[in-house]
Amino acid sequence: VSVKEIVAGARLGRPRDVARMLTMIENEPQSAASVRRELVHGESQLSATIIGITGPPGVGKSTTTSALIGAYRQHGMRVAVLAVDPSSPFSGGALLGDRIRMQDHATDEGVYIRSMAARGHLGGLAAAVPAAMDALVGCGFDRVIVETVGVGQSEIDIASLADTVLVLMAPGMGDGIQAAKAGILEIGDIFAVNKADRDGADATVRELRAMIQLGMWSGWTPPVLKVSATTGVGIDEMLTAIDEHEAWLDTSGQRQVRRRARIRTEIAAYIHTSVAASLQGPAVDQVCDEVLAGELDAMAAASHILRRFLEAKGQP
Ligand SMILES: Nc1nc2c(ncn2[C@@H]2O[C@H](COP(=O)(O)OP(=O)(O)OP(=O)(O)O)[C@@H](O)[C@H]2O)c(=O)[nH]1
Ligand SMILES: [Mg+2]
Repeated sequence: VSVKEIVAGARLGRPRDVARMLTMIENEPQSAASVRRELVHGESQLSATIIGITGPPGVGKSTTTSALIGAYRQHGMRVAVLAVDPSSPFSGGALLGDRIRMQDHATDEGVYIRSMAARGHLGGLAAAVPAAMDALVGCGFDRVIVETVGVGQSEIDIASLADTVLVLMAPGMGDGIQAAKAGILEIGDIFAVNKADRDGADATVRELRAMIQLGMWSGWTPPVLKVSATTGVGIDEMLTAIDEHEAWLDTSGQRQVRRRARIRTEIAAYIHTSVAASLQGPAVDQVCDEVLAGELDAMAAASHILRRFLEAKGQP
């Protein structure tokens, strides 16, 4: 089957072709490039909203994702979900739980759900996720939701590739402070205190608002919402906040900034993995010894190794 046929099938929303398209993207940069070419040169360029959802374990990310899927489906939109686990080489465990929580939508042909885990392909998830995001937008999904597991640095990096980043908190977890430490506050475009059906939600909202006031925001001040993903309370307000942020992205020019950042992340991941692969071997050991002996500084050693890397690639 040709890339053209796969992309054409993905455009029609055929799950098997969407899956094939994403597998091509995951497997190698060349395939990712031909998918992108096919999408760009095919029909009109479509633009969708990419929503990143992050937050501490168990805060309700998957339940919120499921609620958003339901709401967008009511508006007749097609939705794709990427559930990303950067810390695990297997798409089992937590992601399996996610799938169960999203099961309501499993038979809906307007919904496509895919798990992505670190599997050691060239560039890894850092390259595959932004490419997959753009491909899902390109083949006509109206909303692409990216849920990460947990809030480690790689999860934050992945969530921040989205157009609109939703940070979830829950009452009484002392989340605000933790979040500030984890660097999660800086990436949030919208904050939501989930499980608002429980006590203490108002206090968490106040705490978050206070922290946001201390932050440096230019042009967009993140709203803090109160939601309950299981009952659906606050989900309409979440949709409105997402739409408002999307409108701001377009008027402020930030949409293009974020698109560029996605590509930059993808490129950086390839640079990192290809150069890192050349950081092995006796020649490199020798350079390290020279740095140890004070004959070479580390910066000069880096230039030296990079030069050799490019020469080996035939691009002096
Ligand atoms: N009371 C209450 N419980 C909720 C709410 N939203 C989610 N939960 C429950 O919280 C638990 C965890 O929900 P998930 O949606 O799996 O949370 P998650 O953030 O995706 O979890 P991980 O992916 O494992 O980090 C489940 O038992 C949900 O039913 C809510 O609004 N109120
Ligand atoms: Mg989850």
